[in-house]
Amino acid sequence: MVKIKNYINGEFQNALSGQTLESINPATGEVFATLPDSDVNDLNQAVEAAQKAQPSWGKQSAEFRAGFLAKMSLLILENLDALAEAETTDNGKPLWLSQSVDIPRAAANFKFFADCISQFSSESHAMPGNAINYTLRQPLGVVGCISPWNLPLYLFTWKIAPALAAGNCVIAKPSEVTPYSSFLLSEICQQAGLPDGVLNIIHGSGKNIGQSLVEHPNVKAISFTGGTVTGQQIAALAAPMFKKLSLEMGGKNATLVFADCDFERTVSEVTRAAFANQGQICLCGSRILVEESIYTPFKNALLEKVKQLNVGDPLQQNSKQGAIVSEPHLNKIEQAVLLAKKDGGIILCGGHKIHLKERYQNGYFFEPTLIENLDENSTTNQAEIFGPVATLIPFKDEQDALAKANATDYGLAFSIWSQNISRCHRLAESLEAGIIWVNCWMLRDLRTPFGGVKNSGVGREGGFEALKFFTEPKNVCVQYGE
Ligand code: TXE
Repeated sequence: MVKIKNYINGEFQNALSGQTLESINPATGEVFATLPDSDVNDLNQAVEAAQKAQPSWGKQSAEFRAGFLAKMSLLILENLDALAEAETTDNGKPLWLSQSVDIPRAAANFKFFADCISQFSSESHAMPGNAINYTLRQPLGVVGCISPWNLPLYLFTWKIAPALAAGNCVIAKPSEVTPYSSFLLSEICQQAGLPDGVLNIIHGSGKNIGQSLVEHPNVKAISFTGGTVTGQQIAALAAPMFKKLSLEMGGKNATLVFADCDFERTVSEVTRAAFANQGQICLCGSRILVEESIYTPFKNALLEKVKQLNVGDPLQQNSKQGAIVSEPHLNKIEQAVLLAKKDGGIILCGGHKIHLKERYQNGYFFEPTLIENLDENSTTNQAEIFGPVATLIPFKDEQDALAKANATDYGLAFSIWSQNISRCHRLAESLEAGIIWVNCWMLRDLRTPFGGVKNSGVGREGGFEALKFFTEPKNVCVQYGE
């Protein structure tokens, strides 16, 4: 049994209350780890340590801080196999995916912000009257980072790295559903010699330690990724305290497939966009809109591809799909499919839980599922399912595609598949989302603004956007003559 501990002031410790939670391997349904069920007393210790460490960390040169981030990046790569195995054990995603995407990206996050901080500059505005303004961008102090279970180390480090680079000290709370890789990251902090208190990693439930972190008066900002309902709760709690908030939430992303697309490539990429990580990525294209004239051939080709997505032991190289993250989430997905059927949806493939053999017979597996014949306003096409379930919706023309794509409360990431360059630009301008991909999906340049509109988010992450979020601008106006 793995015993996960909090990392506070450079030391490993259990929750002061002694309480623990359990972490389950979703591929087997077995408990493999315990983690601290921390509360406000643990948090107070962490905040105190972070407050003590912050003045000197914040005053150090950017190069000094970047040196630690670069070291952490290297150590993540050196420990790639162990981290990937931990991620897969905790989350259920295929090991090849942890090895090729999640862990390399966690390393890239640290490396990227180590480099990015050296390019971060502030503005100056000369003005009439022999005066000049310059803007200082100073660290906020102690900040909180709260991350979800779907891309555990990837999203955890995506928040921590810019916060640290900008000179803040951090209290970070990973999802209680997938705490293992962030625990291993605390060991990497020690190996990198990160000064005590600079990064504190606290484990526990959202309702308890997560909420306490948002409420803590000495935590100046919260960067959150997770469900939209949780984001609403955090916003309501933080608003009266005027805390800075970055909220990265759900999506119900549209994939717009036009008759003039590169057919074969589009079929492959649309499959990946819908089902990568068992559909548990906020960027997944779960509403596939297809131009009527190619609806049937596209549907048939997509079905063929989706049927090839074999679900199996996440440790096996040939398993295209692994386990769903937890039993409650598996049941939520099943309920969503039952509702789709009740509303008249036709299940083209999948639709059921899968019971694998032997060690995996109690695992949480679900068939990749394609559904058609549902109105764009149905619950299935409106509510985030966050699983291997996608719907097919025909459209008549560009205007119809645009209207259907925008007919959602979410606005995170849409993709357009067409060889008509003018159409792509027109749509990119009119689609209501923070991210538009044209003839690609999840192609990421870490310098670009990342985030959503409507119920998908507030604020942007990535590049200088993240560094701006984690700093407070202060304008200094100097008059140097009459
Ligand atoms: O996320 P939660 P859940 C969506 C997806 C999923 C749904 C719920 O639709 O089915 O959200 O997932 C912490 N104060 N996404 O319940 O609860 C929590 O401990 C402070 C989309 O797992 O939002 C965890 O660390 N913190 C998403 C983090 O918030 C709280 C990824 C996210 O958990 C808290 C995951 C509170 N009151 C789910 N309550 C994406 N956009 O990538 C919980 N937390």
